[in-house]
Amino acid sequence: MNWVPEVASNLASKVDAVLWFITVVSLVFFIIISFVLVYFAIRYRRRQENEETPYITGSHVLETIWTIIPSFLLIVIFAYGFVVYKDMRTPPQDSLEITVTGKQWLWLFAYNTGKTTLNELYVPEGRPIKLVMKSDDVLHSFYVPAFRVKQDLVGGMYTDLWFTPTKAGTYELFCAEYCGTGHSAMLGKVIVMSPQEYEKWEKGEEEKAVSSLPPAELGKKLYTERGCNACHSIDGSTLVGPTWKGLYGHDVDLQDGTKVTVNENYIRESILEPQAQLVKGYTPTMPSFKGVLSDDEISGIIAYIKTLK
Ligand code: HEC
Ligand SMILES: [Cu+2]
Repeated sequence: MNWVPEVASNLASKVDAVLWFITVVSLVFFIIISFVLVYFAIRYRRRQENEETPYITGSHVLETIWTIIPSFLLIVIFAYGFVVYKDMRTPPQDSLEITVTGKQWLWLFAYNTGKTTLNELYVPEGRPIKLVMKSDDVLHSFYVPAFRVKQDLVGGMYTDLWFTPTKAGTYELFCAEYCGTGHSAMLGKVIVMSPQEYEKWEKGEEEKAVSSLPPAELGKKLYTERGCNACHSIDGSTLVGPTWKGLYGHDVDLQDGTKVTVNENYIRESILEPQAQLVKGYTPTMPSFKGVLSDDEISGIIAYIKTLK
């Protein structure tokens, strides 16, 4: 049975140790107190009519004991928690910095090499990573359970967070601050790679290969890579958003009662300003991809949608 999530950062086991310490201390006292409570209830129950309760004025010895022991324990809990907290708030000097932007409702990551990724954070194993984070709109919160880190993103200021990933793999990233209709779809992944793989990824060989793809194939690739597949199906089924099957050339009923025929400009606008022409029956959860997708990429997506008859 998994009591806590997978451990995949240097901070995770420290946080777990504090958690277990507090849990065990609480459990021990819970058992002692419950036991005494039940024992006293039976031992001192009323046995006969008009039995009088003795008048007890107190015991200095007992009161001193039950003040000193819990106070000491609380100080230990505070000190232990503080030491771990301080560690979590102090990124090492040689950390690799990555800029994170949260916005309704996606995550953008910008790396020193000029690369950017959407909803997928790529980091090398064994290297301290410092995330410098900001929000373009409301409060968001960057939360990776396997790393035991959580930090708010705030408009108008930077916040930061650090961790050293200790295990290659893919980990869940959540927004942990309610940020509007699309909050529950504001999900991401953290991909931890070996340092060698990371170096290769940073050089971005595969990225160059993408732009030489035929447009429809580029679009197909972006459909999963940029997370459109979370909300749009290509087989006719309805997810959070309308399916892309048969979308091109089809008449769409809009929220405001008008109708439009899907063409290149409509698709382009839907991607850049999704709230401008809202499709009837859907909530405005689609994030804007302005500044995220280039013109070529948008053309690729249009070409791909055209193939989905
Ligand atoms: C969080 C969910 C979500 C994601 C992610 C998402 N969309 Fe949407 N999309 C929607 C919703 C909901 C609508 C319908 C409401 C509206 O018009 O904004 C929509 C509408 C559209 C439309 C208009 C469809 C129609 O039937 O008129 C297009 C085109 C579109 N999205 C393209 C994209 C592309 C391209 C991506 C990926 C780069 C994407 N969407 C990612 C939720 C999403
Ligand atoms: Cu959010």
